Amino acid sequence: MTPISIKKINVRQLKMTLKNPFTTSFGTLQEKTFFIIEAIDADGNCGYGESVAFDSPWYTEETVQTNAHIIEDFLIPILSEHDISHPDDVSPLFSPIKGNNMAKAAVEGAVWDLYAKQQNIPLAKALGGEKTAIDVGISLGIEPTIEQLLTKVAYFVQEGYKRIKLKIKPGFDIEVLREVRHHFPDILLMADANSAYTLADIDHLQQLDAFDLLMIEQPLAHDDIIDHATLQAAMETPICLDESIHSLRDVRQAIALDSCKIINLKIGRVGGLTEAKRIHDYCLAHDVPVWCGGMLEAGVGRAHNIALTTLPQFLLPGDTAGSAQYWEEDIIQPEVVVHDGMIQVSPQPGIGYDINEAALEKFTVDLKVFTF
Ligand code: OSB
Ligand code: MG
Repeated sequence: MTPISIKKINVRQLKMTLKNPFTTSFGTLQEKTFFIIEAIDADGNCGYGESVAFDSPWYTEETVQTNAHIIEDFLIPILSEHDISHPDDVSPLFSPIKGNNMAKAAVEGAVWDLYAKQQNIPLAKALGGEKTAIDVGISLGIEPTIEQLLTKVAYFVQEGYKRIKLKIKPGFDIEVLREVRHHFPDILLMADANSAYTLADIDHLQQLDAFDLLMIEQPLAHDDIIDHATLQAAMETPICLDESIHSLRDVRQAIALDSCKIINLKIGRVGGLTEAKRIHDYCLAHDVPVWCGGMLEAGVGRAHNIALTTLPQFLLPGDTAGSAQYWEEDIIQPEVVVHDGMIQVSPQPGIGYDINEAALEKFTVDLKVFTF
């Protein structure tokens, strides 16, 4: 096989502002700082990856700063010292570095896109995906009042989004879900707690069974799969794990313990597309539905999510909503658009979207260049 042969990697730090603040059980997010990784070959092909860590470690332990440290001081030096002929070669090279999956995924993602562009095929095809369109839902943050949330739900249902996910926390849960279910008896509805509960809340959480939810996402601790098994045995509503899943091994153990019935797959959380594919294949073989989660990505990360979602075991609508739900202006063109709750998969090589160079420059606050 011909080597991928990277000549240069740019680590571009961007700062973008979400159109609307996004509130979870942890707090509110509106400014987003992240990295766009550009992997460039001798012919001028450029592959793009996006880091998804936040400024503070509320979701997992990674942050923008830890991503910079790991990417610049460990991952890029490893890539510069090794020849690779396929993007699947990257994750074994990174495996001596413990954890730091979002940092790894950002760099590996750029290599995947570069490889697909060199092969002149869409990234979706390089991953083995065959869908030409994907179903999507939307994740709605915690709102000041139930009335405000109901207005948002009504809007996205009318826009055609195929599933509505509501962020919940103690004090913003049972009443909210009862009201939304009352007004929208037939929609696919689910809740995401981002680890806001403990097993002491088991009676409280059992009340959620009354609302015919598609699933409840990550009710318990971010690093737990034992208590989730206890909770799942006590609830009808399927549990979906998000924060707890960092690898195929985590998935295998969670399924073996009946800690969940559904997996939320995020490329950044599991360390890249190669591991995401392995998890997908395992879930396919074990009849466990997966769906693609989101990290409020800009266009590059969004395009990676779309490509991954073309794999067959992505059986439930993901959180990859249209660019316009997040950004006044995205860094790709065209932007990601959703019609009737679906995104058409681009047939273009690589991530399938051009970079909006003017927007990319405008949002760049720092640029580091590594030549090989
Ligand atoms: O828990 O899935 C989550 C956003 C940021 C961090 C964690 C999560 C989320 C979302 C929104 O639910 C996903 C999106 O719209 O990108
Ligand atoms: Mg979640």
